Amino acid sequence: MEGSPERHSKKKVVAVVGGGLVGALNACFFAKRGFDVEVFETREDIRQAKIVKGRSINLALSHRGRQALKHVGMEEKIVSQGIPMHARMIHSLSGKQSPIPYGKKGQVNLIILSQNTSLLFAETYPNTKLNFDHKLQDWSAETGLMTFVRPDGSTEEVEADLIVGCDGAFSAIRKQFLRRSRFNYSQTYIPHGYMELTMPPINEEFAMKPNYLHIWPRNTFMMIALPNMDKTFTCTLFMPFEEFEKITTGDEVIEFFQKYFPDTIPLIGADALRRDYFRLPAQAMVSVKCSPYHIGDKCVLMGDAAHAVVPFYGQGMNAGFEDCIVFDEIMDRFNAVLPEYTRVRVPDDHAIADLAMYNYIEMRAHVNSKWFLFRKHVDNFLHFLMPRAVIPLYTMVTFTRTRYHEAVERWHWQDKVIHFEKIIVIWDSFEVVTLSSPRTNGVCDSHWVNNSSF
Ligand code: FAD
Ligand code: EGU
Repeated sequence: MEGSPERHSKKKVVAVVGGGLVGALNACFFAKRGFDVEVFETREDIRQAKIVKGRSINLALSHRGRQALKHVGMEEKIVSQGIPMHARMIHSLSGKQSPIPYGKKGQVNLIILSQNTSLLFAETYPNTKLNFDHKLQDWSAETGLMTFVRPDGSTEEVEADLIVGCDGAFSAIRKQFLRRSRFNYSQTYIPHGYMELTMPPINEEFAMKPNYLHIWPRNTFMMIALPNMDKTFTCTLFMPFEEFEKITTGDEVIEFFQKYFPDTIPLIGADALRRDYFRLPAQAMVSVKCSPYHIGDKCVLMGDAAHAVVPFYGQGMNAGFEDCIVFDEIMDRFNAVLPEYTRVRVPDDHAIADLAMYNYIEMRAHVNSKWFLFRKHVDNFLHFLMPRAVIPLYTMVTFTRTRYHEAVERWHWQDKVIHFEKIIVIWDSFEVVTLSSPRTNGVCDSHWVNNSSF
């Protein structure tokens, strides 16, 4: 696929398969460029449907995601529908709550969004058509012909100039990639599952402080709560499947919460807890890495279809949104857009998949509330001492557009600096030494397009 659509007599058709968060946003990017966009989504009109079953209903939107929304003029519209988050709130076993800010005072760039906001954006451009009740069954990499199944069992054939696979972690588009030579693929299910529980409002107000990511770190057990616009919290309990299965009665649920999350029992409600724990089974989490992301000039994968990551960095959607910006920027500069997209994006998506997995392993191994507080304070303190040389990893990942793979490199490098620094500090009897970073252009405004590696 090349250049701008206007050059051709017939407008080029882009088929976005999957109308989740990434598909919906991608539709805007292509529509803005003047392509005719067709979105195909298995589900019925999700704008009317209630909560998506078994799906996380709220998500943390951070800098990368916001930048992507900004590119298509959606940032304000979406952000106004979310709840700003300033800090984490760490809940210790004794019920003590300790806030740890994400950045400088007054700086808010983390927003809690609801999954159902997604298709809000797809309606803004008139050259976008939404096709619900269209499940992709198969497609041909040779012809680009796609076959969709309708709810009545009939099939429909559709042709497009470009197919954009945004159909999530179990992508049907990706199946054709798997049949090809030299396609690398790996998937890993982690031993943990997650379960979502709702914490209702108390006297029509939030049961806990709303502008925080509430965290109960208990090593192998962990709970996270995010606020919703309706003043409820969604609590997500993470634990090994075998532990979920050990709990078989309402009393055991209460006993378990009494032991690990006692402060949440009155807030969720003992009766609700007994009931809701058994409503849905725990959900699995999978990490998927693959490469390349494209086939010829016909098809490209983005979002979870290209890289499902475990949720331990809050970056899955953000990375998928950033995919859209990266692709869009490449369209400005290259004729062979698809191979360039694979070349540039694969190392970054693989880096965030690794980081999220690493954080999962670290948190389940030894992160209790004391350790979490200690680590974040150490990070913040080092940053305070050496603001240019040491930037916490979560800051680079969550609050900048530093390429993910560069954030990882810098993090490894910083580790060395910190050890080196310790030696110098001892040597110089506590005189503060300043070091400059390997790349002196501030990491905070380093965009991938400005980097020398491009
Ligand atoms: P999906 O949201 O999975 O959308 C895919 C769409 O394709 C769906 O609508 C589906 O119906 C459709 N589809 C599937 N198959 C077909 C087919 N054959 N034909 C047509 N349509 C099809 N990310 C963050 O950034 N921040 C967070 O705080 C965060 N928290 C998370 C917490 C949990 C517990 C989990 C599990 C994930 C979290 N994530 C978070 C990750 C985030 O949910 C995903 O990365 C994001 O939803 C991916 O969007 P997507 O559009 O690529 O895929
Ligand atoms: C996990 C599940 C705290 C929503 C990672 C932090 C997350 C979210 C953290 C979920 C954690 C973990 C970061 C943000 C965010 C932290 C982050 C994680 C949103 C390293 C509903 N994570 N998440 N890191 O720093 O960078 O606060 O499901 F507990 S937001 Cl696991 Cl910043």
